[in-house]
Amino acid sequence: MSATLDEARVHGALDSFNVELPSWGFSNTGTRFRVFPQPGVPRTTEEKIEDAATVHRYTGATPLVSLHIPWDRVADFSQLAALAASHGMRLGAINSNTFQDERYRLGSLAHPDAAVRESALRHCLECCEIVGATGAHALKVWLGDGTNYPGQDDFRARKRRVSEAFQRIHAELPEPASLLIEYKFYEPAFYQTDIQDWGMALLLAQQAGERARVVVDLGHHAHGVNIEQIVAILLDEGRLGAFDLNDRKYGDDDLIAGSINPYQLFLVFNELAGAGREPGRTGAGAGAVSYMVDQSHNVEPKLPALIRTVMTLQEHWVKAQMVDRQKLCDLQQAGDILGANGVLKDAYDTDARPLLARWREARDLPPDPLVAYLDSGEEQRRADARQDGTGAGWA
Ligand code: PSV
Ligand code: MN
Repeated sequence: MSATLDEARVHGALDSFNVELPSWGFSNTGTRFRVFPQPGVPRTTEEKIEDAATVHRYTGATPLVSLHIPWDRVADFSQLAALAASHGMRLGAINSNTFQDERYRLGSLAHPDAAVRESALRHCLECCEIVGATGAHALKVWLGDGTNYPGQDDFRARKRRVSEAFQRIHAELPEPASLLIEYKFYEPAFYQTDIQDWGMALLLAQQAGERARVVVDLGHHAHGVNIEQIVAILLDEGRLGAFDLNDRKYGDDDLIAGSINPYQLFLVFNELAGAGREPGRTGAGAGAVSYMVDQSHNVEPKLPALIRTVMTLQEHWVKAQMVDRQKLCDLQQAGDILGANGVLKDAYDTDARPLLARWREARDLPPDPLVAYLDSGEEQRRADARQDGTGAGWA
């Protein structure tokens, strides 16, 4: 294949690269020590959508925004979907939240008390209705359920309670939306977590039904876990639903994607590219994988941080496209360890930025979206326009 043709193919892969932004990524967030407010923070869900649309205007790669309920509850969700459309945006996954209410102290869908389980289930069913009203492609569920001490509750009983709830949620979820099940190995509980890893999430998805699939949040694994292998296995089983993209140094740090371990990001994308899957193909059809961002920038400015994330994702997707698949396969067959590893290294070492700048120019986008945004004065105008009212946040 000639270099020109090759570049056209990569441009096509970039065109279909749709990243989904988290509404909560624009709000004031923090750690358990402090929430640091930021100038210009959105005060309403509508302003979060405006911010997501700004990121899309500069990058051309983020036409979707995920909502988190109740943080983004509004009186009329179909009107919100129309507002998003007026900004050239679509509403993405609807995230449930059964981890912040007083009644969920001992868990939600796994709680020992049937009445508490029922109220958590009602919340998830309300989210199913929001999926219907907004035309969202998925309901995404992460549970904060777990126990802090050995003996606190019965593992098998908790597993059965969660499985039963997911079967009911799946049955109520409007077609063709997917049920996305997210795992995390610890936190907020420290001894045992009900959906602790991809194996558990896969099992629950298989028990829930055809449209249930697994979410891989890059920050939700123990150190050293081979995330790209998990991705490959879920892909092969047809149960990889989505990513929550971010990066981490210690725990679930929610840092800018690729800021700590860019090679891992490349290796994850390499699995997708190798399986012939374009990132960001959203929708509920079999094989569709959603590329969501789950970041909460605590001290750094929100929009620039998200723009940097999108640019980093694009760079690593381009590098994954540059892997010579035929050569890799031949070298693997020949048992050439260093040769096969070298194919990946060559692609990873390629500077993807010139190609990306050409792709952006051809689509009337700024060659460097971050520089363009910072030079535009939008950050200041946004801060000036949003001085009254209370910034949306999780506190
Ligand atoms: C949990 O840590 C998580 O990754 C889930 O995706 C939640 O919905 C999100 O973070 C909340 O910020
Ligand atoms: Mn997440």
